[in-house]
Amino acid sequence: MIRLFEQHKVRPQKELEGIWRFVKEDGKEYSLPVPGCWEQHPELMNYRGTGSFYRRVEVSQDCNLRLEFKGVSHTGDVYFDGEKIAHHYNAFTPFSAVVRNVKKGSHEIKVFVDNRFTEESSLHVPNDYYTYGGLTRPVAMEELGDVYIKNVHFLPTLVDGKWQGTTTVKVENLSERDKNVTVKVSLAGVSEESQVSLAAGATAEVVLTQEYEDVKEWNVGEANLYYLEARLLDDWILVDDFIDRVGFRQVTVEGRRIKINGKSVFLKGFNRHEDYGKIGCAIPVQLMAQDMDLMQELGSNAVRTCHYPNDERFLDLCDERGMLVWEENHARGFDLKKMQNPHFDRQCEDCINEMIEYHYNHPSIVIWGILNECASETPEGREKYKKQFEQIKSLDTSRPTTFATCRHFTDICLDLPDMVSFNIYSGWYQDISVKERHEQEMDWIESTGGAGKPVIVSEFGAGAIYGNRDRTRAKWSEERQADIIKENLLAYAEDDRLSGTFIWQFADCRVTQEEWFAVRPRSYNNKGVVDEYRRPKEAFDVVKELFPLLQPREE
Ligand code: ADA
Repeated sequence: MIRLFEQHKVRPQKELEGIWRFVKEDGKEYSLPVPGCWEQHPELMNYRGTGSFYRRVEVSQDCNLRLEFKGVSHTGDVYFDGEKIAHHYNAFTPFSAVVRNVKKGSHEIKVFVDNRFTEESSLHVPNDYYTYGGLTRPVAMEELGDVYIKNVHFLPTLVDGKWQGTTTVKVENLSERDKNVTVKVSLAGVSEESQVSLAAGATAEVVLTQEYEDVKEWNVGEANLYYLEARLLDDWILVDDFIDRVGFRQVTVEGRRIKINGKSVFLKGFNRHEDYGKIGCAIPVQLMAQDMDLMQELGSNAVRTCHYPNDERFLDLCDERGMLVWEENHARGFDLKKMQNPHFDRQCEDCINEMIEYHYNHPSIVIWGILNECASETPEGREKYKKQFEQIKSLDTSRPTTFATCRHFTDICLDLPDMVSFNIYSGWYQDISVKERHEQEMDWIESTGGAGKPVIVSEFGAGAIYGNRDRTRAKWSEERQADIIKENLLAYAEDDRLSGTFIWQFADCRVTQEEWFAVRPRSYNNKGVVDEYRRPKEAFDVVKELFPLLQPREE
């Protein structure tokens, strides 16, 4: 399953799922499932290295062939019949390649994959989550004609109480002949079309704006979705299409309030890593749905994709369930030295471009985040935060921005985002009163460029080893984790200045042993309210009981 709905009725598309041949760098061969992590194989559970995936594909007609990889972890080089057609860094964003003039018949796809921690990898580094290896998200193969639809972006806006929508359709001419094409867009019973001339090899954008009467809004818990169908005609012959699902919702920041369609909302939920027991980050839709069911059972209305763009099928699920998403680029805990890796700026820029290019239409995404706990206390770091926020706004002005800081009392970037977010572990890393420490943080924020903005407690929590029950309520017991989460939730429930909070974290996740083993029992981050197999800890019921206290604040 590439997405939770069919994206094409005209364009032939198939998912290249199943068993691929994998040849490890030492030549040993394996049969590995795709999507999947090679770590799920008993001989590769700790494998950090390189290897090549192979499979043969049958192309049904002479065509231009498009391959889309939703996630290759963490670096991939793609070859088609032995010719290199793509290189991509970063496990968490999609990429595609088009091979022109492919003949009908059998062809070979090879993907060389590397999950090592090298100087060339500035974002995938030993960290408090695990960098797996493999073709970890779906792979799609599509047969194109001379012209096709590269992408469609839909921007809903509420103007004087009426919904407008601006649809931008990007089309490309792969042929060596000039073309006159027609773009047709239909959505919510409204259709329109536009003609465009496409020189040989050129790309063009068609922008169509329409009013939409009688549409149902998308909001928390009322996830009304509509299919947007774009069709492309070449000399009046229907040659391609692109279907996406969109929602009529608008996100605004008004003073300290975050509003969806003009209604104040309090974001409450979890930080969720893409990690599940021994299958690693290649979580199938069935288990994504289970995570969603559990988070909603607890009363969540939001989820933070810590610390990277997520699998589109999970975002589709958030769209369907009315779950608000803070999606962020790929970064966790980089000091200035790490931010000054020569590849860092470009790798962040690529990640942001791909995150917004592919995820723009998801109504559930209401916040773009960047650079979790990086060097926002330094002038050099500030330049990088500033540049990345400018890049986001150049791609999408419809969503507010933020970043989760831990540079308490020293951060010099809180003027840059639309909202202020901070990570704090009162009661866990610091045995102090949650409420007192919270007041200190909120008072400090009011003395910075973040004054008056919406504030989100983006991380709080405590560790507990599943099954570790201890009447002394010592740290790492389920009892202590429940106590700490309870004290935090009660403190945030009574602070009307807050607009949201995310518990760290939903489920336990694997971490890299380098640097982390001493503070991560089992080489896991054990702060989940469920363990890595989603077995609930005592804190689960505390959250279920207290989340209802967190309600939207008065305007
Ligand atoms: C930080 C970080 C998280 C996680 C957490 C923890 O806030 O953002 O990724 O490492 O600390 O568990 O300590």
